[in-house]
Amino acid sequence: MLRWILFFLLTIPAINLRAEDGYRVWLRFEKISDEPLLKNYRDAISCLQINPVSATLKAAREELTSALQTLLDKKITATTAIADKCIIAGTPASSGTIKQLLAAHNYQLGQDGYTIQAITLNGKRLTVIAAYTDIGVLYGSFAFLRLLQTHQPIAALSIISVPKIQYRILDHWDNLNRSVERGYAGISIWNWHQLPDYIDKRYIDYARYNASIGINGSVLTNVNANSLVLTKEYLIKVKALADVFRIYGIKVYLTAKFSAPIEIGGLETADPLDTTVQNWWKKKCDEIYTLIPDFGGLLIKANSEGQPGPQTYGRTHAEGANMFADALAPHNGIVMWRAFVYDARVQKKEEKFEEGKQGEHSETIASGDRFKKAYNEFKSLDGKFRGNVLVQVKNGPIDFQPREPFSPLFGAMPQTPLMMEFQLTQEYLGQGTHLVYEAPLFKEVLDADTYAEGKGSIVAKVIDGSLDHHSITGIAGVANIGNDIDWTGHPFGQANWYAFGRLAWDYTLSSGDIATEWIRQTFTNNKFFVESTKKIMMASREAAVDYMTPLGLHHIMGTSHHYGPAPWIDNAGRADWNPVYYHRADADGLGFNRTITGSNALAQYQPQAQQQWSDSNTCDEKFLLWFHHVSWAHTMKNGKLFWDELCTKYQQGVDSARWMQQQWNTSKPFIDEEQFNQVNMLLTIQRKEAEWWKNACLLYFQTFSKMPFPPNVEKPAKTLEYYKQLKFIYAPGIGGNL
Ligand code: GCV
Repeated sequence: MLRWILFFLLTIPAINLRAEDGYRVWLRFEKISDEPLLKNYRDAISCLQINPVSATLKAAREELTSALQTLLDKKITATTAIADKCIIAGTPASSGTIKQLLAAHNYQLGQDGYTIQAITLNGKRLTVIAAYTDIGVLYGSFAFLRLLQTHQPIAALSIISVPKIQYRILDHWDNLNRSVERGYAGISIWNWHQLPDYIDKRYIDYARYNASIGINGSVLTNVNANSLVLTKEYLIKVKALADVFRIYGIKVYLTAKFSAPIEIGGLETADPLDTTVQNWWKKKCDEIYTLIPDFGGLLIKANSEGQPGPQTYGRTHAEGANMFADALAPHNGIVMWRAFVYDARVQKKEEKFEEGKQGEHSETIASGDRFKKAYNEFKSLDGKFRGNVLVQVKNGPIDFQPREPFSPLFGAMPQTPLMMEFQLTQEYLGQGTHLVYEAPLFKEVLDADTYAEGKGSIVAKVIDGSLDHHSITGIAGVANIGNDIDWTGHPFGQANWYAFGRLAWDYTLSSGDIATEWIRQTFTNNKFFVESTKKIMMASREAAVDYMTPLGLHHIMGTSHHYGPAPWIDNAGRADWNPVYYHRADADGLGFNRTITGSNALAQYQPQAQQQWSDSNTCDEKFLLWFHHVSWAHTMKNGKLFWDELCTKYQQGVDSARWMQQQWNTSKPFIDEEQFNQVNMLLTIQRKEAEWWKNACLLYFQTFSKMPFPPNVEKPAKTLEYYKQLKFIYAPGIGGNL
């Protein structure tokens, strides 16, 4: 009897522990399930030689040792001598063998790159993971483990991998009170109250996960900034995080509130041309670097959505950015100056960004086009920024919509390093409950041709500095991480974090290959599951576009929380916060005319780029309503009437969401039951919300088109009035920067 009780006590927790909660993300390192492959790997690997002369090499040794032991279910011995079947990892400084190997080959690995080579040396079969820097070795170690986790052959490895972009950064929109603006995965993982003395294990795992995909920077705080983080009390807490992250090659960055000299410095102005202000920032930076010698730099949102900035004092963005650049330059820090601006005048008298308040300049704004604002403010400043400033540009001209054309700033500022800003958190992509794999969105933008210097001047070449020969380069992703057990709330949110890191390292990777890698590591290598889940992921972004904003519709979601459809909203504080401003539906048709007969935003692009969009008959229909006010009876390329095509697209989106769930159902036998159910429930929400988007939008647009739904389109279940009265007072993600 006692034996049985003991058995239950021991096995029940063990069973529970085995359930996948997603905490380990893609670094699960479960035993290789394919027996012949396992044998093959076991035969090839029996020892590890890595001289842990630094904390980073020690971390690499720990990762390799513990992962290999669980993957191979075999004890891997650490050796100092070179033995047959050893993995040898290190730098020329840590290993004589690696010194010789790197001297013999002229591998161009740069600061962060690595090489993995299967070689035979003095009759011994070895796998070498080599780099010139410790962090390169850690990156190489994770890359090697990725090969094993994804069941790749390792007998003839000859890999050289170097990141294409230098600064690969996650931007957290985390507030000091732990709310996360546009966060859907719980509260902030930074526990400011407990720092600096309590180092949560999560900080270490956060760093490990990022290092495993090559992310090397973390902006800890929201761009809607709080000066308090720059006070001594908080800087000590920041230092505690920096000390953890450093080992994994991650630098910390902070957001700087432009008015900090007033708020925490006791000055009367924050004018960037005032020497007392300049000196205040210099001293502040000196103070930061005394605590954190490798501090990365500052990210600044200025004169946008209520944030103060240089324009508050009649100065330009360049003058503002350069003040920070001068304070950071002696320490090799960088400034990331955001170009997310769309006419700050309306906020001047408001304390902070609050949609829904009546702004003073709504009329002025109504006659303009928000699309054009960033270009108008920044283009003329090209060449005026210091060498350590990167101008950070959102991927599209408006705001992380399900589909946007690339921002016309890419290719328009050749003398300035432009940094890409993507949004991983799904503010406009179903937030915490929709499965939307974002790699195809990232790739679409990175591969878009700006024609800035002729055909082939793709956005990625602007970002990686190769088009205009910039030596500092960067890419940022607005993080989707919170303190939910699986970090991202939706298990598939992890794929967006993963894909961002992989593309930041190498934007030539394909979305499909990244999805395959991620699925194999996160769930299983089962062939059926991998193929089936990959299909879901690859279809998901287009599905979301179709059920939310097909054919180039944009910004038609609910005000403020940005949750759900609300194309009817016309009373927000600024005209350009209103969906009606963007879709411009009327009796004639739908869409924003940005051609020469409209706002002429198209003129901000190179002529060849303009050409693909300038004529509504030839325009790539994915972008049609971004650039044209299209008649309801317009003939589409497939011969259908525009109205019928719009309805069909919405229906296709719904059908895709339904198909995604059916497809997921076929996966049930292959993965953890809890995880299966979790995703299944989320897919139910997604399907219902897809139907809601379609019904609400089509009923609303029908009040203008006055045309019937085509036969292939399901009749909406409820009335337009029903959808209009829905309120979501406590929708997540609004933030609140106290
Ligand atoms: C951090 C959009 C979001 C805001 C965000 C802003 C920005 O407007 O809705 O929450 O603020 O972009 O990127 O600065």
